[in-house]
Amino acid sequence: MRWDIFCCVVDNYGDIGVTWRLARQLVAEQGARVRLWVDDLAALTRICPQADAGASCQRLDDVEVRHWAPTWQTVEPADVVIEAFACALPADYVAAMSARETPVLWLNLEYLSAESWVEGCHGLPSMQGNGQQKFFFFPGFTAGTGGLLRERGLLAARDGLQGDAEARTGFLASLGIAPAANARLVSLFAYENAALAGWLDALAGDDMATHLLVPEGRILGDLQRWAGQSLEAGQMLQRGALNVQVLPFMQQDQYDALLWCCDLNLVRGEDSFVRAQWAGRPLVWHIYPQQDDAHLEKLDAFMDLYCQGLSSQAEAALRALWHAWNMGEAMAPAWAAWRQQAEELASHAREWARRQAVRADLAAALVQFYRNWL
Ligand code: TRH
Repeated sequence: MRWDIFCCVVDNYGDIGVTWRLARQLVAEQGARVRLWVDDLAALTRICPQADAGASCQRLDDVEVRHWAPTWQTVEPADVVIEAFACALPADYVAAMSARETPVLWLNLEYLSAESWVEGCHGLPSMQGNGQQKFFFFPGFTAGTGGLLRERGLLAARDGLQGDAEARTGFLASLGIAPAANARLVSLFAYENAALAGWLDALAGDDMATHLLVPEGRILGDLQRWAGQSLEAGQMLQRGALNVQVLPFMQQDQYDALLWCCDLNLVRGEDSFVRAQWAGRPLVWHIYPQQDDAHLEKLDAFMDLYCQGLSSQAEAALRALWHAWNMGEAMAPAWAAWRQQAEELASHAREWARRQAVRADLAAALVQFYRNWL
């Protein structure tokens, strides 16, 4: 089974984050041979430092990573072709797909959404100009969707680290993190956010200590404005009950493990959002902002699913905090209410991950889709 995955890095790390994860998993668990075509290898080096941004072809974790250069060199298409997030395939490649003797399965891997229409569109074909069919493959949270990326040993590895205090301390120390024993450990990965200052003030005035970990990224400007000073990776800052530590951007697997160690994770986009769910810990999602606030509907659609089974107080607290965070509003009242419900939200997060893990993961679902199509 040969696969070609095409990734065009639009901005940020979600496009490469998802496709790199998928490519590795198809190789490791499904016995697939995968070429991952990436137009911007610099983005890959951020989440996978052993990658070479200048290499036209390299092998990483048994994935053949190819630079998708502006000038396309003809290659034999694979059995399954994934264009991630509707990136346009090279015209020559599409021509070679239709010329291939054995038909090629052409898939567009869509963005993740919890909206109900996704179930109706998942797996649908669309006829292309050249007479080929392209299928739309939607990740998702419900049975009628393509599921979520989840490696086979993921939850066992998570449980291993979460259940082993010494290993956790060692892992955190390897990143230069040494939280006080009584501190709540929180990670923060977000876009620019006007709500940050209010939340940090609330944490500084909290009666419980917080150790806040901030990997370098787009939120750093707001953090620095609040702190009134510049902050670089490795630096720490203390205000009242709040310790802030800026971290270098880390490799993807390390970031996963960091999420497992935290009591609360603030995440964004698509991939970190899913990984925070697998961490089985409470999360706050900063959704990728879209024009005309289209993202707010997506945010609500997810909360509608996620909140099922919560008490009305815990649900209200979660919704208020997520709304305040995504709308740049005052965080202090929402944070105070959320804190009251923290225990229930923690057990709910674990249960949510358990329930999601019952379903086939996205890589397995893709392989099944291919088998059904054959
Ligand atoms: O970077 P993002 O904002 O990506 C977004 C989303 O995918 C969004 O849907 C899309 O429309 C937009 O890009 C163009 O957030 P996301 O999806 O969480 O991706 C971040 C990746 O970076 C994820 O794979 C985790 C990884 N990461 C690390 O490897 N190390 C780190 O230190 C951190 C903080 C993240």
